[in-house]
Amino acid sequence: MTDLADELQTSTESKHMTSHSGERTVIGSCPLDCPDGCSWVVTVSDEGRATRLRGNPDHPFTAGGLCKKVNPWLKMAEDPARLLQPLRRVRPKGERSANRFDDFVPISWDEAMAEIAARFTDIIDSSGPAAIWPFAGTGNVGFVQGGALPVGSRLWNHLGVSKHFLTICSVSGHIGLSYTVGTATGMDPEDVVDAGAVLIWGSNTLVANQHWWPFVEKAADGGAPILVIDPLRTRTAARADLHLAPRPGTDGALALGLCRALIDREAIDSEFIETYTEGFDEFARSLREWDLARVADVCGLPIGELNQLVDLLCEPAHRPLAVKLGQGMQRHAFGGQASRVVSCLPALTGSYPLDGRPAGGGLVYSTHAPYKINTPLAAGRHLGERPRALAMTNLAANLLELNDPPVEALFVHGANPVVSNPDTERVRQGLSRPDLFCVVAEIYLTETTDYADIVLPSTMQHEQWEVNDSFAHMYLNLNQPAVEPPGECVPHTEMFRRLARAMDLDEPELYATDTELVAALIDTDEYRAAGVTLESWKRTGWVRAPAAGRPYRPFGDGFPTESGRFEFVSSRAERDGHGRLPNYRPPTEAGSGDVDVYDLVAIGSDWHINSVFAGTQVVIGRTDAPTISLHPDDAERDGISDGDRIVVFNDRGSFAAVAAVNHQARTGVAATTKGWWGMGVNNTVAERDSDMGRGAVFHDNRVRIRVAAEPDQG
Ligand SMILES: Nc1nc2c(c(=O)[nH]1)N[C@H]1C(S)=C(S)[C@@H](COP(=O)(O)OP(=O)(O)OC[C@H]3O[C@@H](n4cnc5c(=O)[nH]c(N)nc54)[C@H](O)[C@@H]3O)O[C@H]1N2
Ligand SMILES: Nc1nc2c(c(=O)[nH]1)N[C@H]1C(S)=C(S)[C@@H](COP(=O)(O)OP(=O)(O)OC[C@H]3O[C@@H](n4cnc5c(=O)[nH]c(N)nc54)[C@H](O)[C@@H]3O)O[C@H]1N2
Ligand code: SF4
Ligand SMILES: [Mo]
Repeated sequence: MTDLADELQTSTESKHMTSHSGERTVIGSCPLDCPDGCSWVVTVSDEGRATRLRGNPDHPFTAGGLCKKVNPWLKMAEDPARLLQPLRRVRPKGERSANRFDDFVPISWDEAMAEIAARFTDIIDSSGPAAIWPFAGTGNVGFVQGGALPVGSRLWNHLGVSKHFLTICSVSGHIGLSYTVGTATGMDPEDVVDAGAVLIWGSNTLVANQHWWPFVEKAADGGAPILVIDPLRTRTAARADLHLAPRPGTDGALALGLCRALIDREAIDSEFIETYTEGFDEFARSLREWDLARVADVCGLPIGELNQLVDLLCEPAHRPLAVKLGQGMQRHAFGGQASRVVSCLPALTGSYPLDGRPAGGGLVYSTHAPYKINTPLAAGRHLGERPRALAMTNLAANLLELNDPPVEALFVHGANPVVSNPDTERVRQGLSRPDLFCVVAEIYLTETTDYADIVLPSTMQHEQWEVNDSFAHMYLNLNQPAVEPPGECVPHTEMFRRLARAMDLDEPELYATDTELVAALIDTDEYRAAGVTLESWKRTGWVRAPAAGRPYRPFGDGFPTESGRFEFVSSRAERDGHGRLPNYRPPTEAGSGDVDVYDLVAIGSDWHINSVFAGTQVVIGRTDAPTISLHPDDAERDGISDGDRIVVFNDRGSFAAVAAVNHQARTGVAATTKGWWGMGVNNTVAERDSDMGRGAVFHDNRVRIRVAAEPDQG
């Protein structure tokens, strides 16, 4: 890799769009669960075929390049495995032929909808609507077709089915931050260019949020050190001025120690603390036990490295401090609490960009606050109540243990729980229940459709209307359909209109068109005052959220908490059982430092997002089998050599893999990537709730590893 463009593996094509006769370009957006929220441009031939896809050069964050995951999008849309018509299962659930299509027979849309409507009506009559669970994942995180709102809400509200909580990704961090900052939006990530120091905490930014990296590099050019806290030496960590690799799940302890060190060294902003925060003295007193020697012990870090980090954080030139909080560190038993503690660092250093203060510092976790779209209208909140809420991360327990009523039907879209949910074996057991009626809307047949009664073929993004936000920038992207869908694929919105019709429902709002739903999202005074109309939006494909001024002041001159101040102490957290003060508790499984066990951490792959497209010929053809990286000291102790076939196991399950002995993981940690079909990482992960919001504990996972027995030669 020689330059940044290579490093980011974005397309470096010329920004000039050439147009051949009859060709046209249509602006759209990437629907994937990626912070970058790219805007894209599809070239359509005069025969109506999509011939080219590239990043929108006019979008301030996309800046003309997509990523190596999405560059082959159009090829993946034409993959021979693409679903083109509705299917009905003819084999027992969980059984799978060499060619998955052999497990199904094609049926017409009318048959599919009649069957779903009949089953749903029976279930509602016998058990009540709460027995139906619409299970929306992150395959598409848009507001019209995807899991953000999620799609189908008008119908689901009207029927009163169980609510779905999308808890699989980032919920614990959101709640943790709500106790201190009051919200998870702590600065405009673009403003990082003016940071005095950038602290990247549990985020593999160069892989998982790559379009932000050029902004970070600008800060570095201005003298800001890049500091990374990650148990793995990721590509991002390798680019840092200083990288500390604590034991997984010990971030809370590290952050408390850093807070104490900043206070001890008087490297804090007393004026900011006095004016804008609550409970500093009590917080400072609570830190007495967190001297660096104890931190070193709990986190498994050399004291010299801790001192180096503290020196850099105390440097007056390194203000304001921008902290990028990744999702990785909150996938732990006490991940919410850890996020809460980390958010204290920008407060102590006076870095949050309140009115009249320098921009450039604060906290980057989410950027949801300024969008202020009209979700109640688009989702039809007024159409009905939904008394029960079910967490996505509790799928197995909800299928196997819930009564009153039990879950009798699932409508799954944009989700692949057999690969991505924790505790795969129990998820499979739950999905195998013969009495469960399971509908899956998909692009391909997956390990989850192996359990579907009916599979419905969905359009892909360049074939549908969509609205996408981002969690790393503040532009609202509009996606316009560029081409006609292939075969009998339809957008999710149309599936729900057809289902409403098949169920004989006469509420007119269930039949809103896609462009009516798009328009509903920007039906607010702010968007009107900013002059945003569907027509103006179509021309650019994006608009800066009207509430995101420049420089962005997330909270004016106070914080959106109960007290209006940054809350080092929080009565609300105390009421919720999380303690008045930010605190640390050790993870349930990880971080022990015990010999012979590994903390397994499965992070984003370079090649795909979660499990999306991971089973396509394009991806399989470009990648090697995923490996498990082990530190040389651990590998030697356990008699494992580079390239050995190994078994990774605990009492929940096991999977086979190939060992890679290198310096990616610190000692005691085994590192791999998530989302691979058939790999089985989540066979070993517990379906246990994190401390806040029922988040998953993917990285709080203790496993053992041994060399696989030689296959029988006989
Ligand atoms: N071990 C471990 N597991 C993890 C994580 C981890 O860090 N470690 N990370 C977790 C995180 S952050 C997340 S967000 C979850 C993701 O978990 P899920 O939300 O289940 O997402 P995916 O597994 O990517 O599955 C998305 C599915 O949607 C399909 N799809 C894509 N686009 C569309 C579309 O437009 N329409 C329809 N109908 N389907 C579509 C894809 O083919 C794919 O099968 O995984 C989690 N799993
Ligand atoms: N290429 C690619 N990009 C992606 C995705 C993908 O699958 N592939 N997934 C997308 C999704 S759904 C999401 S939510 C985001 C997530 O993006 P990130 O926030 O980057 O989340 P992760 O990949 O889970 O983990 C980030 C880092 O946290 C580290 N980590 C794990 N445990 C701990 C810990 O206890 N403490 C600390 N300090 N660090 C820890 C991991 O080693 C990893 O390097 O990325 C999105 N972008
Ligand atoms: S996956 Fe992320 S980086 Fe790639 S095109 Fe989509 S939004 Fe951009
Ligand atoms: Mo995610």
